[in-house]
Amino acid sequence: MSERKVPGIDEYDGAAGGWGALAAVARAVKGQMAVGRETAALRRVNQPTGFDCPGCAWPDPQHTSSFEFCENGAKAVSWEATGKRATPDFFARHTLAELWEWSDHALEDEGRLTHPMAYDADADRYMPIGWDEAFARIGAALRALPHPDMAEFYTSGRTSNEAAFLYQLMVREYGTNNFPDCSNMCHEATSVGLPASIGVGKGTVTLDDFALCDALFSFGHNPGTNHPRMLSTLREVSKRGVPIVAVNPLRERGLERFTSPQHPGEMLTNTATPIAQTYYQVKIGGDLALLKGMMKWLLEADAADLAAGGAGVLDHAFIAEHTEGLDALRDDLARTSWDDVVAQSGLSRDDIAAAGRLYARAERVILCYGMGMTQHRRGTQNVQQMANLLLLRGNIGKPGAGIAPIRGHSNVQGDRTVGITEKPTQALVDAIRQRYGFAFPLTHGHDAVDAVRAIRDGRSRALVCMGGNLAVAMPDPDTTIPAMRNLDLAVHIATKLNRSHLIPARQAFLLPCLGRTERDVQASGLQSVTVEDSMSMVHASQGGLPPASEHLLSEPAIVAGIAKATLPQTKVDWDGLVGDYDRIRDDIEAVFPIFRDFNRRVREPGGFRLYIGASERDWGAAGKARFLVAPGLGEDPASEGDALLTLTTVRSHDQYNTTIYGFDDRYRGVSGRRDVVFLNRDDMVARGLQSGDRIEVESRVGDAVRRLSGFIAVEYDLPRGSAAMYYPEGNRLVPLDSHDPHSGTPAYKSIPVVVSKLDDPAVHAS
Ligand SMILES: Nc1nc2c(c(=O)[nH]1)N[C@H]1C(S)=C(S)[C@@H](COP(=O)(O)OP(=O)(O)OC[C@H]3O[C@@H](n4cnc5c(=O)[nH]c(N)nc54)[C@H](O)[C@@H]3O)O[C@H]1N2
Ligand SMILES: Nc1nc2c(c(=O)[nH]1)N[C@H]1C(S)=C(S)[C@@H](COP(=O)(O)OP(=O)(O)OC[C@H]3O[C@@H](n4cnc5c(=O)[nH]c(N)nc54)[C@H](O)[C@@H]3O)O[C@H]1N2
Ligand SMILES: [Mo]
Repeated sequence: MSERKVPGIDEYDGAAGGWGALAAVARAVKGQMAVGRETAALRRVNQPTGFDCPGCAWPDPQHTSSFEFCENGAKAVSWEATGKRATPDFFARHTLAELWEWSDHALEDEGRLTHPMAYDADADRYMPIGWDEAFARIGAALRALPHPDMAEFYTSGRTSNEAAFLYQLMVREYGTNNFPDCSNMCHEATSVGLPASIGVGKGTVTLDDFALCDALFSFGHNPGTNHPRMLSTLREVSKRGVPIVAVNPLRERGLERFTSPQHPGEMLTNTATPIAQTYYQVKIGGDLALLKGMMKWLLEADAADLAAGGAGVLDHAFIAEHTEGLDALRDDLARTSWDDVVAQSGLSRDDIAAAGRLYARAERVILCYGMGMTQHRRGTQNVQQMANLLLLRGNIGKPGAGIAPIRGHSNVQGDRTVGITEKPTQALVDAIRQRYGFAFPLTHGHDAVDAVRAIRDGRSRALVCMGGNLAVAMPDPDTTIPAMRNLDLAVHIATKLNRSHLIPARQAFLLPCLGRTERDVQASGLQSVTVEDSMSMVHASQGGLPPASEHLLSEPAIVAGIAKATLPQTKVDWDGLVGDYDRIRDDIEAVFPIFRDFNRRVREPGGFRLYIGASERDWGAAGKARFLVAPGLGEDPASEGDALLTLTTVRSHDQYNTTIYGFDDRYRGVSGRRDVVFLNRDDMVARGLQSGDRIEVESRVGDAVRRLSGFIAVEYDLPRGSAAMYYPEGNRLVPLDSHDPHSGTPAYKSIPVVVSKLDDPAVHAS
């Protein structure tokens, strides 16, 4: 293969972190221009009395005394605390048709929204509107729907517990359980998969466990980019000599080595701490096969050891006392052939045995995982097989061991805890009836995929979004977006302009809210909100900056405004609750007893941890943890001779979900562009491709053909048969119906595709 130079493509041979990260922060802050404002914000991030970083859901060390440096957290904060403003004047200058042609980056880069706006169809523009009039028109439109189930209420995971609780209360009093949620695209496989295994749909470890583990497995997540503060923890684990095993088709720099900006020694000498001791480049979608292979190895080693008079490799006492279902798992693994495991995982039998051996030698194992495991048609089963692996050696519910789903949005876990769920329980119905005196149906509402289907089919006529960018985040925008244009009502509560806001329904409203970094003053004075991180720690967050505009309302205040206008007979004292968020927390505690003594405990430094039964080996109603069987080996990764590749979609280092900060992906050696498809060298040779060639990518799922062109091939270190590109660009290749049947999680990370060279000059020209 020629060593052709492709603009913007170069190998990155540094460590994660280091000076590059500091320089990137300086650029991010400078790019947003109101320097005093952002740096003031940065000093208050994740401090005992500051605000919770909107960057990710990784927990804070208990007694944070100085600003914990995080490049991507700093980007998230500066992006919100920017000096730029998208004012009514800006909207007067541009029609929506015109703005539609802008990039996602350019839209958000206009800065913070400053005024409530309503869509004017004749002018094709957003025009300023007063809050009261906006609420009145939204309320009238919601009341005009023939049935409450014809409205969808989306939540993105930045929403605080207080705002989310009020939001679900309003929606339930209105009369529907239609709660599409970003979690449906993210860790739903965890929320659905883990309760059946261990009785709770959340992780079982805390940060303290990381100081005690003696092996750590990382499956399918990219902490260097998406949870940079986690690198400090992984660095400590590595420094203790604890083996870290990474399972990822791509070699991610943050999993390989890290130079900690917190440690001047490393910075000055330009040295790095190695992170993963072993790196298994599994095929995309091959994790289920690897997990089954490891368990098969464990069972075989156990049998051999017992036969030789040993105590076995499994934790037999734990299994007997705490679990059920091992026999069925044994049968499944006995039926699974080593040849198939090797073919489907893309790893050799020796590698799998080595992973099994390393796992078996450790007494306290933590297994972390992210989107590389959940966003597959077998996402729920991936999660359950990870739990199986841990249960075989009693690695749940003891110090230094457990399962650690690494959540995305900073309060995505909390939103679910305080009632954002399309599947309410009888307990919730009863608790709300008792507290407020109204009943709501127990029937299941829509999750994200169902909501978009209902919009597509005209069954839903209204969409209210508490943050997020639903149209861009979901699969199949070519179907979703035209359908959204036919809605009667679209309401977006947001900080910054994005593409979803440009899809005008018959009536559309853009309601600007306070961000995390900003002071929220209500009748009783300065308020704080609360959030729950990936490890079930709940703590307070209080912004310190003046609001980006005097016209902003807090999210709770906006919900209350819509609620009062929609529900004239409401049984809820909306003004009282919004006037004092302590009262919202009292109500949260009344409805969800797990928040016992909420207002007192959240005022303790560092907050408190919600009870997680499995951490204490309390397995919930079932009384036992359960080994669960997932028949077969998974995603049918494309075989080598085949024309099909399996494509995954990932985040670049310079984005926050659909928010594109910039066009660099430093650790993957990409700068100034996002139009790349990473391919294995042999797959490129087989297709006559060189790095830099223009290609067409065609997905082969379902009936419709979905094609993308305007991308280039880039040779990358990933397994044969696997390919990767960026999210959200890849979403046009994913049909809405391609999702995990159990959790509804879209299969964003296993898209069968055909990649071909675009050499037809006619095509080139178009
Ligand atoms: N800076 C920044 N921080 C973020 C976000 C952001 O966009 N930017 N997003 C937030 C959100 S909402 C979330 S959910 C998290 C996401 O954080 P991650 O879970 O790290 O998300 P992804 O970037 O989607 O990448 C997942 C990783 O999975 C790997 N992978 C892909 N397919 C497979 C597979 O089949 N098997 C295995 N084993 N691995 C695979 C990819 O190579 C990649 O390293 O981050 C949160 N934090
Ligand atoms: N192909 C592919 N698609 C994916 C994924 C993938 O890995 N691959 N990942 C999926 C995942 S894990 C997720 S979580 C979803 C993300 O889906 P979403 O959560 O819907 O999307 P975001 O891009 O995080 O939303 C960004 C917008 O949130 C608004 N916002 C920011 N801060 C605030 C705030 O404080 N309050 C309010 N009200 N609004 C605010 C801004 O207007 C901003 O434009 O995407 C999913 N889509
Ligand atoms: Mo996410």
